[in-house]
Amino acid sequence: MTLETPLRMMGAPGSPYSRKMRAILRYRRIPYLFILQNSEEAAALPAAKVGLLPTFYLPDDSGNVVAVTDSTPLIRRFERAFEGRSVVPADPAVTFLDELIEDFADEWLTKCMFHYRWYHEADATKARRVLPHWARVDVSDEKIAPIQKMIGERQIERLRVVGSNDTTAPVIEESYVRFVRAFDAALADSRFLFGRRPASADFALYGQLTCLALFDPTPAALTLETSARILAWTEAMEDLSGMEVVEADWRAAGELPSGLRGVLELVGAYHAPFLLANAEAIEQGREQVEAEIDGRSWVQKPFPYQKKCLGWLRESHASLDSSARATVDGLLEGTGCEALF
Ligand SMILES: N[C@@H](CCC(=O)N[C@@H](CS)C(=O)NCC(=O)O)C(=O)O
Repeated sequence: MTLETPLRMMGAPGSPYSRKMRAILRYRRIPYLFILQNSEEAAALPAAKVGLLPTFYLPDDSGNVVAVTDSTPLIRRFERAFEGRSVVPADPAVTFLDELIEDFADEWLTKCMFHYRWYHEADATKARRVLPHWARVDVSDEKIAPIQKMIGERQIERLRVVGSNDTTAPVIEESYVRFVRAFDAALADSRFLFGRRPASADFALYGQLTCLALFDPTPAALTLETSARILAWTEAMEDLSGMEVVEADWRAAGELPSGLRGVLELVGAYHAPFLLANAEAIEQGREQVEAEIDGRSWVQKPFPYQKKCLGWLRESHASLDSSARATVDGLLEGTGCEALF
């Protein structure tokens, strides 16, 4: 179904999913209006069922404009509505890998993002001071102070939602350092994950990296120390509107960049065991996810949405034709990701 443009999207500069979607709209040359969260313009918009960022305002089946969230299905809806400059790779085996790495970025790397933003004092102090000013700058320091305090307290309290605590902190931090090394090696060989044009997984990684590599001081210093390449890549991803691409810029499954393997190994080492343990805890009605991830213990409250993510990945894997599935299974073998399917 076609969609009227400009699309309207409410978001915030510090929201990784807002940055993911804005960069896709720019790359795809889809006209949009970006509306800041908590701005006057945002106040007039309909509320979403679950108030997540970004929120889009799109017609439902009967043509009424409603608030819609969740970047992953929105990206696919926009694929159907707008032709050209697709962010979904053409080869079905590669499409599947794209979905898997997008899920890793959205659901695991976001643990790193949220952890680093609110766990260490230097990062929490910066975030607390800056965040409320995104919606308003023309306000006195006295007036903004209580909002800064409230946001800091609220977000630190939410660390438990992503599973950041004293037990998991070393696992989360190690996973980020290992990701930076693996992604650095991948980028040294290929500008994007699947060739010379960006896919939805590139934009998902980009979204989290706007925080990790650019904004939050602890992971930003770490990223720069390990990979100048990732920092530069993240800055360049923001606006790829002028980049020309052709179909042949996608690599086929048989000739994917060699560095991709290292990224898949991280998905297998961290995200896969988490997704499995989370789903199991929910199925057994347990209060806690208790798992071993990369040889260390992991404890957090179960996250129902991420059980759905596992279900969607399994559906996509099951719906591959036998030749694409054999290709995917061959590529995933020994990465740890194969445990998911
Ligand atoms: N799966 C969703 C996740 C969106 C999400 O978690 N957004 C965060 C901010 S980036 C959010 O809105 N959290 C609630 C809040 O900040 O009030 C997506 O892909 O869009």
